[in-house]
Amino acid sequence: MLDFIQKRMQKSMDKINKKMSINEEDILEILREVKLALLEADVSLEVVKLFTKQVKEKALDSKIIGKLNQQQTVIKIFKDELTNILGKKTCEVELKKIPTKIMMVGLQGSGKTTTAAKLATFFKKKKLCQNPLLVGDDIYRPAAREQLKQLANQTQTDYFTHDENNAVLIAKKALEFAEKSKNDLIIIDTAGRLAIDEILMQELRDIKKEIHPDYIFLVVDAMSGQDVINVAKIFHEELQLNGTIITKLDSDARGGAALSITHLLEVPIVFIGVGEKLSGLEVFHPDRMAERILGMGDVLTLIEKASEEVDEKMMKKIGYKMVSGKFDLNDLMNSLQQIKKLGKMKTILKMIPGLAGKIDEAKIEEAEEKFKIYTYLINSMTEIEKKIPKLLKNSSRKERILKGSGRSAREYNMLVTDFERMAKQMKDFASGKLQMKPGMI
Ligand SMILES: Nc1nc2c(ncn2[C@@H]2O[C@H](COP(=O)(O)OP(=O)(O)OP(=O)(O)O)[C@@H](O)[C@H]2O)c(=O)[nH]1
Ligand SMILES: [Mg+2]
Repeated sequence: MLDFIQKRMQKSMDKINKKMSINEEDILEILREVKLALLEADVSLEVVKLFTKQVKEKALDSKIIGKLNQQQTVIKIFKDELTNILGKKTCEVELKKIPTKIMMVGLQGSGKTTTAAKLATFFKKKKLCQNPLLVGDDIYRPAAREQLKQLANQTQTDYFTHDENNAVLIAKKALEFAEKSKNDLIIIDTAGRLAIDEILMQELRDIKKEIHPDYIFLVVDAMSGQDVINVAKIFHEELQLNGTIITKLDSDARGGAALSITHLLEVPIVFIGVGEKLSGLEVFHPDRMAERILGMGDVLTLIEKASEEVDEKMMKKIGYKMVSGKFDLNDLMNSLQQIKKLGKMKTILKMIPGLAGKIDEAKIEEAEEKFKIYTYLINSMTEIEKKIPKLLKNSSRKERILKGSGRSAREYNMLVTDFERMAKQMKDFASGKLQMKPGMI
């Protein structure tokens, strides 16, 4: 996705990272490079100018010259300004009304029909709606209604159209149909146009007047050039858009023109299309996009994965026990299990920005081996031993656990010592005697 712009930006960011110290001349040089990269990626000149101006002002103003951590500060300024240009914060589409009505508009071939079906799939999967309705309202292209019908079939979504070649009437009848069949979301797929065309624009205005949509989304192809900005402007003037959806970001499109629309029109990007399949739709997060473009890793996707896999209640309980100094071997075991759910440690660590090339694989394997030994040993303990670790000092208990787990006395002692050290650190941390540092536990 956005390979072109990513590669160029990352090169510049690497340059910043490699410098021991950064002076004004360095900032100006990097900005010149970034400016060129953005222009070549088809970002609008107005947006590029604003972006470079803001970064320059902030970077020179922040008095970073001569300070520690200059690299991080400069990169953060780049990230913040890029996020600003891309729309500041994520725009959540709420389906508060029943039914919520969404109207899809855009040029020919931009992806309206596919995206209409993707949206129905997305909202159903997230359980934000139960029974969406797809409405085939493109009366011009012969196969258009059939295309949407097939997509609706594929996703087992309700579908409505009417033979009559009157788009306003179809939209009106669709609302009546939705009322009867209790659809809580209605997505209307309208006809595409090669270029702005007054007759079709009038039709869209009429549909809007008839159905009062809650959202009108302009679907924009990432491969479009600069003229798409003008097209979007006219759509916005005529219909007052609520958001744009940029499709085909999985292709090798430069994407800059589509990404410029947000800032120029103050219309947020709500979703991005990242594949032909119906699952190829993602919520657009300006900050994550900025991070991806700047090569800062994808730690948020990692966190999302964690929140899907990890048992939150369990983590809260463990967290509480850690800070209250009541951490026992059950908790240690539970935390190990949660970590394991995320996959191999090596893979997890690689998703953390800046770590990919720096992981000491031997150390990781050692840690994974240690976790395995802990697990065997803890599994051979009785409940009371897990709760009151002091009991582990008792030699007959130790004998029994060693026999049960098949581990050596050395490994047993390692667990006891490690656990005592962890418990002490947590206690000290909770009482404020200690600051948590990476690599402590
Ligand atoms: N790779 C990729 N292809 C997409 C994406 N979205 C749509 N397409 C493809 O783009 C082509 C056009 O999509 P449609 O949904 O038919 O576009 P439309 O805007 O409805 O087109 P008209 O109805 O003719 O105006 C199809 O081949 C889609 O599969 C996407 O996010 N990624
Ligand atoms: Mg279509």
